[in-house]
Amino acid sequence: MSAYEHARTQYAAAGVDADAAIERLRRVPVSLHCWQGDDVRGFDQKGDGPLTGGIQTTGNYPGRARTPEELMDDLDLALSLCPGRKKLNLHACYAIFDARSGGWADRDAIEPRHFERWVAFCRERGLGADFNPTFFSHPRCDPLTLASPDAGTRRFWIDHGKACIRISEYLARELGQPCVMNIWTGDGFKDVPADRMGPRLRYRDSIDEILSEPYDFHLVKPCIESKVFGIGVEAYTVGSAEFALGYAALHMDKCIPLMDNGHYHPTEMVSDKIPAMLAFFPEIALHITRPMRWDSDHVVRLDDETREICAEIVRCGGLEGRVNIALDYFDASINRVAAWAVGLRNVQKALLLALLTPHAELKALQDAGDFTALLVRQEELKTLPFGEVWAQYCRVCGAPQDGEWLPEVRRYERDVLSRRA
Ligand code: RNT
Ligand code: ZN
Repeated sequence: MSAYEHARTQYAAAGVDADAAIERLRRVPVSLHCWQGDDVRGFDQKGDGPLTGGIQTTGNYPGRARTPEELMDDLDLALSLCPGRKKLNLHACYAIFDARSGGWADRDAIEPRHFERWVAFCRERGLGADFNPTFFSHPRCDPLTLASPDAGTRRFWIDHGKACIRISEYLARELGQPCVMNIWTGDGFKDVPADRMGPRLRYRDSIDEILSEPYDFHLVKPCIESKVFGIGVEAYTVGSAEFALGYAALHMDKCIPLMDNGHYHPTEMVSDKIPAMLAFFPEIALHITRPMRWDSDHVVRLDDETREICAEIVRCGGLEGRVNIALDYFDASINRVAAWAVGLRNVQKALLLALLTPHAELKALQDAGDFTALLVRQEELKTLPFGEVWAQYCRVCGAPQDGEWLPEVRRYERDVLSRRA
């Protein structure tokens, strides 16, 4: 008996079909964020403008992608190192301005043609694409965007949002898969504001205007992402949790809520919020990240909360099109390709662990009030031979095993990344 067959027998004894878990996971799309490859810089601003919006990358590990070609090369390696179905998550600032796409355009004037090369990239690799308007790192942040008191500033950013809806629909149509388009702004204040409501009303009205752009909700799925605070906007965030939830709840026919697990108070758990949201929303979206004391966007580990988030996705029926899974972390202090790969592999591991759990049996114990047996079963499941099932999943997907892929990254680092000045 092979090691996998032995593991499969043990899972069967625990009431789980390991082959079925593997087959199920192969079809689950996880959206890989392009911005891990270049420290969230993008290509649309001349020179090295600062990263704004209250987010930060720290570290200066050599090898950051500086051009679309370099980013695509790095993405190719990262994608090849990970099992499972992927989408590519793009930000508007990754527009490609070349002779073919007609040169530079500002954010309020970007068009589908600036993403033609991304479409070709995705099509050749069988990837769907997701999209994000970029409401930060730009001279028109005053520093507010959609919530600015200045009508001209708001107009610019509303037009950006509308342009992004058109681009998202283009991506969805070209690639034959829905495009999740996430609206997040860093709008907020460093110190105690005198008016908390005005910016929120303006933000609300600005989103209304963006979503008045016609789109097919089956193809374009606009999201509203909330946040508790950012660097430099510690006192107040316009797009707070209640704001985003309220907006999404009142516009269920037009958008969906997005939860980033770095965007809450430290004892709040997104895993717990998933079933609460799915009690009301047909569909939600997630940014999976790892907050360390703040929204630090550390690379995702196979930690308890990542596992619990994936357990909730699986047992709430989230894999049946109800939960859109995306990654959102950025670390410039380690090899960026390795960061992509280890984080995505960890999310895949957490999903596989969730699929290898006898949820119906555990739920029955809970409903019967047998919390003793529930605790014992939950703990004993942790030592089943998961590694063998993971290895089989990687084999079936044609992806490298644990232990095999880091040497590939090292080779690439030596031959390619270390030569980038
Ligand atoms: C910021 C949000 C947002 C960004 C990306 C780059 O705190 O999480 O999702 O990380 O848009
Ligand atoms: Zn996020």
